[in-house]
Amino acid sequence: MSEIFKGMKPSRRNFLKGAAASGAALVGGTNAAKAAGDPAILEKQPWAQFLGAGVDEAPYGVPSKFEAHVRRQNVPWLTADPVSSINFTPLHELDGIITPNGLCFERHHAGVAEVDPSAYRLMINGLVDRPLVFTMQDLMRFPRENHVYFLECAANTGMEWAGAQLNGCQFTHGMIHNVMYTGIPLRLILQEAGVKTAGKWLLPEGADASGMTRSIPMEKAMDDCLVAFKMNGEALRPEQGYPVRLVVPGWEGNMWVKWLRRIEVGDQPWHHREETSKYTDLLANGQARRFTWEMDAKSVITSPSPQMPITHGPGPVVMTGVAWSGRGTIPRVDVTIDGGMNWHEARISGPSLNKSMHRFYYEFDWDGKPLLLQSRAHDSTGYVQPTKEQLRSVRGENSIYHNNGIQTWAVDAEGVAENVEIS
Ligand SMILES: Nc1nc2c(c(=O)[nH]1)N[C@H]1C(S)=C(S)[C@@H](COP(=O)(O)O)O[C@H]1N2
Ligand SMILES: [Mo]
Repeated sequence: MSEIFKGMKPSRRNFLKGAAASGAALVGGTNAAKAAGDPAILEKQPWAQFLGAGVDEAPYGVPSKFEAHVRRQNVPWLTADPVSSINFTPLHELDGIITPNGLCFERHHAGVAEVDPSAYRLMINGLVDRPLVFTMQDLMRFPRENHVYFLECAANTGMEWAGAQLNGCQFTHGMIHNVMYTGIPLRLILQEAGVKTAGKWLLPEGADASGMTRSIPMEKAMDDCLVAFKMNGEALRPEQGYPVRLVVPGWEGNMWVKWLRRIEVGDQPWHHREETSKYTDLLANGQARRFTWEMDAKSVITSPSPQMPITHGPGPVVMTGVAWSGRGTIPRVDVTIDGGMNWHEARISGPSLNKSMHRFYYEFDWDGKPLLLQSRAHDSTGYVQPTKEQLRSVRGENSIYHNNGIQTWAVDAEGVAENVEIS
């Protein structure tokens, strides 16, 4: 810091030094007392000495350059080829419940399709009275709704089945984003085509080179699926399926087909690649779980965490994290700082919405001794997030998908946090 302030005149130093010192008494444990003589408060800063950028210099705004470290990141050994890979949401840097559009993790099977909305078509075929093809303009004439939903890839936390591995909640839990979608209830589009009585399943298909498909039961489609074209108020990002993606609330991310081009209605599931060879869980007895659509309740502490160490020493710590459930809301999150000897109810702040992320906080006074931090989500069905041990005792150790076990961060006396497991 000091270089920037070199050569600036310490004009009102003595007066302000006194003011800062008396303020210190009010805020007790914080380091406000250290502010006495601080040039950052005493001296005129560069940004107050010159005019700033005018309007129109950034017709589409971007974050401050001081936030350049807040970014999606991949894990090199998981990225054999970027067109069929994943990166991760920087959960540790975020607050509240909404994921900013530019920070939503990406999962592509064949890269980001660049779809021209004027050539965009959505086709409905199969067991319908009237096979239909919609343009963007056609879709804009359907009634629309707004909903905030999380999308979690079923493989989120999948690298942690055998033990603690990746050091940061971005990498262990960052295959999730939480966005407000604007879209058309899928039910309305299906009603327009007229589903035949035998039509019990849907096969949404992507327009990208992977042509990704998944089987979705009719009840879900008629219940809460959306054909979405906006995220957080603006057009979907290309990475998230511009111009149209399917939203399948609470269900595994793989079903949320991006660049949605076709929906076929059929009388039974198709058992395509993404629901047989992938997105099934091999159990210890050699059988695989079929159609594990719903995402179980889960939570993670985002700070302190390996990428967010405690840097200010003993004293007040704001612990925070996120919790979500594919089956409803999160009425309660418990947290512990001593590896589960004592649990405390965390404070949930912000909207508590169905199938959306929830934000929780737990403020405590750190004595400077090592900590074992955990959080445990309860959802509105009464389900409680299991320990990793409980999960492995039921599911074995062959799984990749649907790992919603309780995460532990060990914090040492220096405040450095690490991914660990305790038994
Ligand atoms: N067309 C298409 N849709 C797709 C995919 C894809 O590769 N192509 N990936 C799926 C997977 S596995 C996930 S987890 C989510 C990821 O959505 P996101 O990139 O918005 O995070 O999209 C799903 N929809
Ligand atoms: Mo996924």
